[in-house]
Amino acid sequence: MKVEAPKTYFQDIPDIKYEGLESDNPLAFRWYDENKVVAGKTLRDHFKFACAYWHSFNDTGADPFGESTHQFPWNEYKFSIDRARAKADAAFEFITKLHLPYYCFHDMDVVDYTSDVADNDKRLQTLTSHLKQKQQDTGAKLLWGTANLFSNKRYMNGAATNPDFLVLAHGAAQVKAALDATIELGGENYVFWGGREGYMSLLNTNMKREKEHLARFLHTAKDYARRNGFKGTFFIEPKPAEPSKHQYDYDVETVVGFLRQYDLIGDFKINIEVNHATLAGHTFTHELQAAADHGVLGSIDANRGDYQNGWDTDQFPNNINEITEAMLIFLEAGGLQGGGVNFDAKIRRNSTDPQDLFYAHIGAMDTFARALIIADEILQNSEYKKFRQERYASFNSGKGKQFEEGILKLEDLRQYAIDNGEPEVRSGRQEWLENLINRYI
Ligand code: XUL
Ligand code: CO
Repeated sequence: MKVEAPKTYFQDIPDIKYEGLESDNPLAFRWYDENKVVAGKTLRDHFKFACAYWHSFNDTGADPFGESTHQFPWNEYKFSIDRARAKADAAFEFITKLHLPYYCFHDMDVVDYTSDVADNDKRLQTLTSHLKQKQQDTGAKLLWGTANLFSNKRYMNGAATNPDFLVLAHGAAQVKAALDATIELGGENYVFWGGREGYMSLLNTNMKREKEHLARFLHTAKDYARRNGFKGTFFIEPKPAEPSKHQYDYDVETVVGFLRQYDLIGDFKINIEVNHATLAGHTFTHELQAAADHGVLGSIDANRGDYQNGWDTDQFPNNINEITEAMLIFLEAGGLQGGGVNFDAKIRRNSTDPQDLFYAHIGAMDTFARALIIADEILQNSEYKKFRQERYASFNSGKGKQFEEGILKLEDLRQYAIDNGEPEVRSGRQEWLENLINRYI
């Protein structure tokens, strides 16, 4: 029997507006005024905020110890296409009420997949038409699409890096359909997160051959997309471990080395996820700066980890200090290249009210907005930039400059040391800088 799901899913939630600092309304923005101009751009354009279909509309709250806690009314529909359409309706109701300009999805988030390639292609095409209509009705856009090449059991040893060529071909079939959908929907970017591209044990793994396969796979996908009119950017999303023990896209520097080695730089940039950075033993800011320095700061998957846990908890961001430091790099880098800020974050298993998804996004958007406003003030009005520049002043002229220009030999450096005696002790003033950030907060 077909059960009717409701026509609206968040009927008790009002349109979420900017109300400013005087507001006590938990269903309003206090900092995120989408039209506010900071450093020459509106907050809407700086961030290009997106919600993640998989966490917000698929994650039922089930964990290894227990069943679902999130009751999704669209799951009342018996047939997968009906269910998928109703889920899209709910997603766009959410996106519109929250004034999110963008969303992101994996192929299998929008509609259930089977093991039949042609049937899956048809299912995704059907939903693509529905999503296209929704985009036209609401004005929301696709920040990026991607294919889930990690959940199906065939991918247990990877997709592009699987030792079995037939598995690789199935991954390619999925990527082709996901690219077609992304192009059809005017998606601005396409993401490759490594999923299970890595290994559990070297005893059964030819690492060199697997990485070569990954590079060939990415070239093949990129060539297909370009032939079919995709003008956007491809992103690799680094992650050091989980689900594989060793993942090939460990962190930004590893990925940049890989992209350079296999001639993929240019078409490919990086999508940095906060909790992936911390799993790699880095800070979010380290990864942002590394990407900015290589000219590949493409997009952000915003979330946060848990200080006491060593896995990907995907919590919503709320730490003003951390995001302020991140926004300093974001602004100095001139923003993101093609991408936006996608909330790859999930509400907790015991957050079970429809409002909880709104609170989570509102808090996170306000955190980013507040942090960007503070970071801009720090850059405009404080000594932060000047202090950092002055630390390197000895390279601005004379022998220091000649060293940077590659003119000096090792003997010249030795002579300079002798001529100038022992260097002065100069403070790095870390605590002074930390206090400076807090003063502006
Ligand atoms: C997994 C993760 C993915 C990617 C898209 O940790 O972050 O959701 O963002 O495949
Ligand atoms: Co992610």
